[in-house]
Amino acid sequence: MQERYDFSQVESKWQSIWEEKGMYRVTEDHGRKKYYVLEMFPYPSGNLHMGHVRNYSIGDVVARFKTMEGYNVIHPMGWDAFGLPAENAAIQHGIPASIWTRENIAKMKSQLKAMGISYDWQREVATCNPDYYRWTQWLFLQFYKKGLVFKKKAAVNWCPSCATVLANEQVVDGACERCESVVDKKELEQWFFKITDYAQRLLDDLEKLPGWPEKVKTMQHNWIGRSEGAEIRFQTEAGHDLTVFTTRPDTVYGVTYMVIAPEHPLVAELVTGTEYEQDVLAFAGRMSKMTGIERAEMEKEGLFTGAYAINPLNGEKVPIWVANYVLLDYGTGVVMGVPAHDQRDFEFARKYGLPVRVVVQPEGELLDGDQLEEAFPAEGILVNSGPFDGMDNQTGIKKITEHIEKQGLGQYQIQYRLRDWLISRQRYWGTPIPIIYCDKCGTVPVPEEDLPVILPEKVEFKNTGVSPLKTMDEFRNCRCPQCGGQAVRETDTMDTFVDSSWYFLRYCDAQNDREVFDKGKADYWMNVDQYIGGVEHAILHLMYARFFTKVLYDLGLTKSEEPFQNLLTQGMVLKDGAKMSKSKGNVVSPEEIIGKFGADTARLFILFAAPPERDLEWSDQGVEGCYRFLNRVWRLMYSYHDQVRSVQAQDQASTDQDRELRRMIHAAVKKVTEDVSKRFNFNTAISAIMELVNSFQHYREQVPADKVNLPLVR
Ligand code: ANZ
Ligand code: ZN
Repeated sequence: MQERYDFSQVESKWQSIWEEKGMYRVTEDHGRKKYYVLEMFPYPSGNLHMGHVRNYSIGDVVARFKTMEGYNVIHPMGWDAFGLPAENAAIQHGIPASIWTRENIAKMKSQLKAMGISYDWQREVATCNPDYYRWTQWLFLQFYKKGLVFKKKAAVNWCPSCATVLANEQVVDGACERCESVVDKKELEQWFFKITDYAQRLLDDLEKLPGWPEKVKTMQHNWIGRSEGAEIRFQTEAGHDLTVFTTRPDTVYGVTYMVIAPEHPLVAELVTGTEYEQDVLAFAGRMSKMTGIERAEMEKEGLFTGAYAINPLNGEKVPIWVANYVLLDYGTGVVMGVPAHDQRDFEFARKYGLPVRVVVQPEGELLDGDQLEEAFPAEGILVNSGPFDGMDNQTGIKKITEHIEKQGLGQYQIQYRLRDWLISRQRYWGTPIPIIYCDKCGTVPVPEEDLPVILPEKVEFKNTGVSPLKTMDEFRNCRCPQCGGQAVRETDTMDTFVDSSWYFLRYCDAQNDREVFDKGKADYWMNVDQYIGGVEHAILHLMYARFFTKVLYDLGLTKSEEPFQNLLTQGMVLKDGAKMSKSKGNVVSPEEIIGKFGADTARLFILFAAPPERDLEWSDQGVEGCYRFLNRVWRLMYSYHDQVRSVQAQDQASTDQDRELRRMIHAAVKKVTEDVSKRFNFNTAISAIMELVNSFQHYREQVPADKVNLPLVR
């Protein structure tokens, strides 16, 4: 043992021993209980950042702890390796995306090894490797066969500068998340996954996840957005169907106007050839350029179309308007306006002088529509509602819905906010969608035995922003698998969220070249017992991974219906109160810290500075404090190094000092065990160890080396 704490020597010594011994390699062992620890795999940007260090340090403690408890622990790592930055590097610096990505992976892998994380590297996956995306494509084909893949023309967010479609969540305040250009709308044929078929299960099964943070479940819940109500068919005077979705069929007698989403196809039919045509179409054009969020935030605005609808329940004629607050892609894109009971309708009606008619009265009070100062959305008794007068409005909802169904005017309806998942990207660096277009046979899926559809790695980027796959004949031109004639390939690639929706299953059998994974192996390892990652993935990634798992379950590929049993969302690493970012210039590089103080110091600090869910404030003094602590531990051990082999530990403590130290040790073991296993309170566990070290030091000062009687020194 050296006198000085030479962390680089200590760390590299043990890291190579772990590697030689294959310490963290695991295989299925049905005689032992397994434990699956997973950290969200990184995008290979080129360097680990402190968020990674935090994420993987937490995972590593859990993995080592469970190993010491006797579990067969699987702790894998890989790379979410497709996506835009690699493509931008290729465009801007002429470095092929594949090379840029693989170099970054190599660099980050060595950084992870230097951090001493206990990964089973034999299970490593990179989503950009053909041996991985082959199975992403295979899964696409299984989804296709199951009717869960379809193509449709859709208005998409279009970033003119990235020349690509953006998901709604990639649009921030109407601008591209990456380049901040103003986002347009564009109609394109797109591939979708039918996640809406799974909306109810995705909602119901949240209840099977007691190990998830409530706030994440609430976010998922709201994202799915289930509403119960009815579709009611109104008609225009001219006889067009004008079906609305409403959660309040009890208020149908209170309708005083109708609103259509401005970009609804019926709008043109209603106004063509009338004096309203120009204004209404100009308004519609203006609205269609805005996002739903922008529209929701602006003041309510609308125009009369000149047309009228007939209320099917009372035969009344009501004006039809277009307005910014009605969205095309929710419900039917048409709303019945009930200003007395819906606040948005109320504001709109007051602004444009539309009548307000009360049909739900609170008990013991008489509301007057003309006098109302705001809508009355609460429960009450139906009035002005013909045969339904006098019912409480909950009964009214049932009775009016029944009535509507009997009369063939509509039906009970459940509506979800969740939209189908747009997976097409007009980008190069992604998993090619395994579809072929033939003039004779139409859309033909690539036969499974022809997978993978290889993504060419040598491509030329032109300055047009168009994916090089589109103009690359060697990629595009192919034979039709059905008729053998000349055909072309789909050039869209998949959203990278597809790649990351099943990687945890591939880890169970990462090197399988015959099938996506062996079911027996996956059934042994799944579910992930502890998933750890940033809260920024609380909605999309987790929703998509849950969706994939359910489809794979339905396909008989896995016995898991939910992928992640317990979820820990770690807080951010802050510096001077702000998230570390290049633009703010407050980044602390893990490489530098590890170089200066060693990985153990970095890990200790990051686990000690805050409980894992909380944000963590970086502190140079804190890091130095941790470094001094490790030095102290080292010196203490060194002071015993002559005795360590010769001292015989006694089973019985003989002196008061021995007894006291033993008591401290047991107390620390208990505290650390509880803090780590029950609450992941690594910070308090570390405090307990620090106290214990103090006790040791005290003991050392009092007991001469040859009298040492330690249960630890065996
Ligand atoms: C009449 C009514 C009366 C409504 C009332 C509410 C209260 P959630 O809960 O979000 O599903 N709506 C329906 N489609 C819409 C669209 N495309 N754009 C904007 N608003 C739309 O809300 C459902 C309610 O939102 C529906 O019920 C409808 O207004 C409106 F006292 O119908 B309601
Ligand atoms: Zn053909």
